Amino acid sequence: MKLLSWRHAATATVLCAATAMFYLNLAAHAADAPAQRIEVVAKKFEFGPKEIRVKKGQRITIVLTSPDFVHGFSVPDFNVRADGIPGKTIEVTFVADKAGKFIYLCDNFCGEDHDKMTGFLMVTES
Ligand SMILES: [Cu+2]
Repeated sequence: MKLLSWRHAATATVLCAATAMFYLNLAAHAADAPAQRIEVVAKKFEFGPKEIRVKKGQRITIVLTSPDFVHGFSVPDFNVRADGIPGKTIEVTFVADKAGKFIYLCDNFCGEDHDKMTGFLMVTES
């Protein structure tokens, strides 16, 4: 009886380890997966698009251009920000690792309607 429960414990341990490896592999795979590229234009006084939809866990690269000013692109909830520089294409990559509705905004004062430069990153459960 004692041997049997030891065997059960050993089997359970092996199963747990296998399950952990499975999820570790999944996580590693997600990190290696190619990023979804999303083009964002920041101009006075709006972002295009105003809404970005991605799946939770997706690695995304914001491909940022700003034709008229050094606008900021900031997603505070993900600690992500970049400056869009006229004449250049700036890329910033991160993993959308939590679901929800998150604001993105210009954080460089760019004029009268600077406060209206906002959009939403919608991250849905995959
Ligand atoms: Cu601004």
